[in-house]
Amino acid sequence: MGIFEGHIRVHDGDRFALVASRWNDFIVDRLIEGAKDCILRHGGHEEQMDLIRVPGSFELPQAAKLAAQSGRYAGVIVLGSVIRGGTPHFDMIAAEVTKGAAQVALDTGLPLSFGVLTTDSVEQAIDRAGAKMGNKGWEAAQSVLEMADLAHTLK
Ligand code: DLZ
Repeated sequence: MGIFEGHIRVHDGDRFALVASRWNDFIVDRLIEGAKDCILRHGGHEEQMDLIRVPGSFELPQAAKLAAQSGRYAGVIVLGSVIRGGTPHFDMIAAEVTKGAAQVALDTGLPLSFGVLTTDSVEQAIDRAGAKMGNKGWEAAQSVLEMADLAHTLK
């Protein structure tokens, strides 16, 4: 039986798009730093990453799709933060960005990972952006590296 599993590493020539929202940027900037750090620590270089910024999380799937369809990238990392306390239509935005990102991944077939925090409070977001509970940006980058490696293997 053949067993195929991606490894967390960066292939020469691979480029990654970090698609990030400006809304709650004090949180999202930490997610971006986490994702960058992960790629650098797994053998990548700054030149292998592009940062694509959009207004808010609602716009993330659309920009992720443009990035995925551009043919430039081995993977797309979607980063954002939706906070219930400050967002009257929290459930709508959280659902749209989650559904939209999953749809882009399936429609394009490109490795895409989801690093969007959906939290009840700013404190919970801070905890998941490099404080008590790790960094969701780092985790999202790890996933995309593994999936991009798997895609290389299955070519
Ligand atoms: C409008 C809005 C609100 C109230 N809250 C958030 C949020 O917590 N996180 C986020 O990423 N974006 C928020 N936005 C902006 C929307 O995602 C979107 O950018 C606007 O509705 C314009 O389409």
